[in-house]
Amino acid sequence: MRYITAGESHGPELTAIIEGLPAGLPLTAADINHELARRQTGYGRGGRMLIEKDQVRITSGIRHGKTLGSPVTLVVENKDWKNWTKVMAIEEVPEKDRKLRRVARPRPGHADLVGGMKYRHQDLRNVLERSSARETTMRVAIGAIAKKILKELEIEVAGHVTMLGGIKAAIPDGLTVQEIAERSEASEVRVLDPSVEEEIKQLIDQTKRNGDTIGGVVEVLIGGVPAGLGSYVQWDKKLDAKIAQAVVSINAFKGVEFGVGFEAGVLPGSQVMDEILWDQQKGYTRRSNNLGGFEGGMTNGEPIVVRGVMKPIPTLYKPLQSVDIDSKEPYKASVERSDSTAVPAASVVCENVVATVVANEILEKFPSDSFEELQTAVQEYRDYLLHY
Ligand code: EPS
Repeated sequence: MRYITAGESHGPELTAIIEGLPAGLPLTAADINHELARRQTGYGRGGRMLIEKDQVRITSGIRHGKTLGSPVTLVVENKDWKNWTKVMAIEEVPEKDRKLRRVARPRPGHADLVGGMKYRHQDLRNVLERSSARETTMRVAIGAIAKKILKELEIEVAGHVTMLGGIKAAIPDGLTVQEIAERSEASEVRVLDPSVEEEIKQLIDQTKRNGDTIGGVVEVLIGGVPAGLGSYVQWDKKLDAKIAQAVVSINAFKGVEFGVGFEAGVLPGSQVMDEILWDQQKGYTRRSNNLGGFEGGMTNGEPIVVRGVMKPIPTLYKPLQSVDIDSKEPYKASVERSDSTAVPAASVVCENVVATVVANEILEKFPSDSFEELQTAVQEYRDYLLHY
């Protein structure tokens, strides 16, 4: 499966083309809209989310509710476009309209300045329109299809926030992936620990009043994954490495860790390695899951546990020092509409991005021209693993 996304934040629409999906996968616009709506929730979003109500239009690759095996095209309209028709016009505009909402004071931490330098743009809007996290809409739309494949193969996905603006949310012991998904869904900030919910919301309110922004850490779990996805034989075949790239590719994400993560550099080996067990019903399992479901770049059959850290959004209502690219004079950076935090939404994005990588790996490992063929092959492989 390969895919590409396109679209500017305030352009007419966002688009994705996905090629390599198996034929015969049941898929409706409702499956995708469900994920798109989840991405739009979360305490701390700004005014834009009141304008958009993301709904997908499928324009190829599906007939009578099932994929055809041909490329699937997804389109999501930007409702805000009608307010930007002159600024974002595709065709030439009169001289007087050319500088409408021009951006000349780059925001520190955003792509504005370097993007302008690289592509020789004199209006930094040409950079910010595409570097905007609006793009994550299409990654979630693609992820919704990936999640559908995983669900049909009895692989579960959950995402939640483990820390927001320095406030840690505890993770109760013994929850299944499904229970984590349900608890996170019930929280406005997607935490599993209701005792910190109010404190986090107050911090978001205070941050907004200060004209500032906050980041955090999100965790994604994927349960029911068979052992042996990915490979140790070559650097670019390691599945944890592919997931790491995908997570850090989410706008504003700066780091990634699996299982105990960076703690692995602190603890002795005896407290990091997951001891191997065997029983007739389950085959091989591990006593713990400190390595987050990976050994040698391959899934080991335990749930995948991956965390990503999101920096605070760089667009501040109380802007930071910058330089005007025309005069080179020091100025405060441009102020665009912003969110105080998008960490809860980013947890949904992260779920979908990780699901996409895992679904893709499954499509590569097993015969997948048709979904029926894929299901049979995965079942046979699971039976084989049980008897290994
Ligand atoms: C974003 C800035 C804001 C966010 C946007 C990402 O948009 P606007 O400039 O239109 O107010 O709301 O996020 C989305 C539109 C979205 O769908 O998530 C940015 O600069 O990255």
